[in-house]
Formats: sequence, structure tokens, C-alpha cells
Amino acid sequence: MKISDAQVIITSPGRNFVTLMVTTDDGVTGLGDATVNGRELAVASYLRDHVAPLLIGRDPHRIEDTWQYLYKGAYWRRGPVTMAAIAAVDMALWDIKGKVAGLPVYQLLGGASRDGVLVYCHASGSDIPELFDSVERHLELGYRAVRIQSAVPGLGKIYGAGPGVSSGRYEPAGRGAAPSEETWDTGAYLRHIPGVFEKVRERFGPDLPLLHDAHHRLTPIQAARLGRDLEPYDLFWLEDVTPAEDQEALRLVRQHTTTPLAIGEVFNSIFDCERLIRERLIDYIRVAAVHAGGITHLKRIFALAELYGVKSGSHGPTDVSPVTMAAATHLDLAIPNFGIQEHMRHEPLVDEVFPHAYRFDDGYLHPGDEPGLGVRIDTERAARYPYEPAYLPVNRLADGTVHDW
Ligand code: CS2
Ligand code: MG
Repeated sequence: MKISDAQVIITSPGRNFVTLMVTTDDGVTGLGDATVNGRELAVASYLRDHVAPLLIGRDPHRIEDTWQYLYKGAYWRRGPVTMAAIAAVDMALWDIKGKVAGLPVYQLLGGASRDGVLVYCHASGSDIPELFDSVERHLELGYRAVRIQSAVPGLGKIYGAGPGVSSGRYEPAGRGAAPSEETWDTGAYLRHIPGVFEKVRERFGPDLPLLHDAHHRLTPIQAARLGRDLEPYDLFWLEDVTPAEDQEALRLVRQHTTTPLAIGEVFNSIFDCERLIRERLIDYIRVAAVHAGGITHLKRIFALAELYGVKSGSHGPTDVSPVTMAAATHLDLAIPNFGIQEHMRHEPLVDEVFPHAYRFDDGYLHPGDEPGLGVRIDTERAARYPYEPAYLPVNRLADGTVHDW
């Protein structure tokens, strides 16, 4: 069996997705996600111009060898563009292997270690009543763990929460020729958030697992203070407190708080989190299959994490396609150290372009039992939604300084 074709499909059913479709000479197809939010065309070019020609004629079953060939063979290693391109090939080859074997990918990964994959949803509001409504709506849908984001008085719209953001569907941040800009004030944020959690605990009780995302906006000592201030509200995790490239920052945070820490959605490789895991500076590693080299590389990261008692918490926002959600769910079901899976619901239009076997039921995802990853792409529908430039917002302080987020 040989790879005979590799096509890049760009579609924008409400937001942009880059998908690789690999076809074998037997007519088996596999899909991989290559979407890097706001930088989509760079990965499309990497795949089209530099990777697809190398795939033709290769044995699709040699997944590990192909991964090493693309990673070591390029000489230029790591980074979101390279690793998303490798991830797309990797997912497509796992999909093909599953289809040829007649087995869902989780069976190839060792079989199910649990009955379903616990997920958390996003609740947010511009004030407490709006936030409570958002939590209630998600509980009615069956969610058993909720991420809480809130607007901050005195600040305008901030990413993930704010006026006009009531349902948790805050993506895409802006479609147009340039990113929108937001104004940030760490002091106002640190003064406001603990009170929000106090009210959420009062209203929803002590048992509901609650999460919060600080979007890389704090210094280590500010993050330590937030972790400490949130201890009474017993968070499941506090996410991305400091800029992710500074692994050392989390040591300081760790020394001051018992609030569990999660990080990793912008990591691309095991080298980005090796120290965090080995030195037990985090509790959850949040890598995404698309941004960190696919199923093959996530398996490696999660296996390292298992040795040190660190659990998985894969990134699953609406800017990763259903192909990544499927890859994550197969892995989540199989690995021993699964923690939780992020689940932001895609718009119905996205699910129409990418019909999928994974399903949400009573707070859990299951990847389904279709051979392979269990996701298709309706290419005719996909072609109706051409690429549109779209960016994540840029964050500035009141004096105009560009700030982390
Ligand atoms: C967020 C993401 O889901 C999350 O935890 O941090 O929405 C993130 O901002 C986007 O994926 C960026 O593309
Ligand atoms: Mg996040």
C-alpha cells in the first residue's frame, strides 16, 4: 500500500480550518487537522509546498518513521507551523491505519481505559447574572465541569469574556484585515476574580469542578497571589497563569499555592514541557494534537507525564477542527493518566462540514466506534466557505504597551 495523493483543504464555515486529506493507492483516505488560528495559510503552504510531495509513494503504515522523517529530516525543528504540519500527516496516517484494520484509533492505542472522557465547557458573562445563566445552560446540557471566565469592571471587552459574550462562544475574535485590540489591567483583574468564584461557589455548591484560564497574562508573583486567593474555592485547575515559554516561572507559583496548575496549549513539543513535568511544576499538561505533533507525539508527552503523576487536559477550543477533537478523544479514552478534556461546541455549520462519530453524552465524550478517527469532510460543503483572513486580538495596557495574553 502506498500514499498516492495528499491534498490541503481550506474551509471557513464560520472560522478557518486547514485539513490534510491523504489518499492511498487502494482508495483509503485519512484526515489530519493543520489549523493554527490566525496563521492558517503558513501551515497550508508548508504542507502543500514542502510535505505533500514527499508523502507520495510512502507506505502509510509507517507512522513513526514518517514522523521522524518529517521532524529530523527538515533540520528546522519544532515551532507551531512545522509541528501542525507534522501533526496533520500523523493524524491522517492513524486514520488510515484504523480504517485498514477496521478498528477505531483508540483500539490501536491499547483500547479503552474508561467508559467516557470527562469534559469541561466554557461559561462566561459580563456580570454575575449573565455568568450564572451561562453556567446553568451548560449544566442543563449535561456538563459536569465548568470553566468560569468573567468580564472585569472598568475594562472593555477582553478575550474570552465581556459585554456581548454570554454563551461562551467567543471565537473567532475578529474577522478582517487586522487584529482587534483590547485593553488590559492586571490589578483590576486580580481584585475582581476571587469574588466571582466566591459567588459561583455560593450559588452552585462545593462539588462542581470549576476551572479558570488566565491566558498567560500574569507575572509569576501575580500568578502566585491569584492561586492563593482562589484556594478557598477549590479549583480543578488554574490555566496558563504566566507566559508559557518561561518554564521556570511556574516554580515560583508552585512554591506559594496548592491551586492545581495547567499549561500547554501553545506548546509544540515534549521539550517545551519536559522540565515542568519532571519537576512536578504542573498538574495537567494541555497540549493539543494539532499543535504538538499529532497522536504520535502526544502519546510520548502523556507517557512522560504519567511517570510524574501529571495528567492530561488536552486543548479543545473551537479553533481546532473536529479532526483534532476526534484525535484527542481517542487518546483520552486510551491513556492511563487522562485528566479532563476541553470541549467547546463547534457551530452546527462546522459539524455539517466535518460529520463525526464522536458524541457528547451526559458530561462525557466518546470517540465512537467507526474505523479510524471517525471524522469525514464534506468537500462540496467545504468549498462553499472560502478562507477569510481572521486574527486573534492583540492585548495592550492602558498606556499602549503590548501585553501578554
Ligand atoms: C483558550 C483558547 O480554550 C482555551 O483554553 O485559551 O480559546 C485559545 O485562546 C485559542 O485556542 C487561541 O487560538
Ligand atoms: Mg486556554
